[in-house]
Amino acid sequence: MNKRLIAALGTVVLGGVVIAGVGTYVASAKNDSRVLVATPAGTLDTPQGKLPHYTLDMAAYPDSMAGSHGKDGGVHADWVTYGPVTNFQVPAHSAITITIKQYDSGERLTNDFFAGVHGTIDGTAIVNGVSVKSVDPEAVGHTFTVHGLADAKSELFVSIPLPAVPESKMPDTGYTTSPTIVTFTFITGDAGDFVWNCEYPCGDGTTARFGGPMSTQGYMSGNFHVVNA
Ligand SMILES: [Cu+2]
Repeated sequence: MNKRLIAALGTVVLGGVVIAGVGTYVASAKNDSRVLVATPAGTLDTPQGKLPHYTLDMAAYPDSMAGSHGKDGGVHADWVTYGPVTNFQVPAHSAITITIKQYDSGERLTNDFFAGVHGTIDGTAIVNGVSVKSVDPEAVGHTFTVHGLADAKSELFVSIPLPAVPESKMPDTGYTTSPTIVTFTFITGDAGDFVWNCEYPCGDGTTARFGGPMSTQGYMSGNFHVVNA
């Protein structure tokens, strides 16, 4: 066999390995097929007029014992996670109000941009009953960040910081009775499939901490489907 042919075959084999790797990644990313569909809540007066209104309730936990990964926490019981699922579906051209109960402690964001509230109707979120445009970047538990371009015309960017529960209110076992409660409302555009993730580096790793739950769908990231009603 001549060298050029061997090199060409090598490229084909390597290409096959890469494709197999991507296939495995995509398969694992699709592991959790559960989707939480937004609940109808009448209409809401918005800057874009009266729109259909929907709500979604979710939570962020310091481990996986709340039940979304199974009674015993699943394969990574100690991983931080969102619940009750991590895939969400909301209608297009509607006002969406999301309430997140955040049960985790936290530390400093790596990027202060994510301490700001972005993409909501009036640029605010309600944190424990108080309207804010940003929070202290030194004490963030997680963020809920929907971002991306679903196709050539649909785009959506909503990023909400979820302040940390103070260490003094974090029990040794079980969940705090004083979660941070964050509520925000935004308007969807055209239908499209987006992704969301947490932008506070709450995963495993040395300094970057973008491993573990940060790099595995079903914990600190998931799908965000905007569909035609
Ligand atoms: Cu997180």
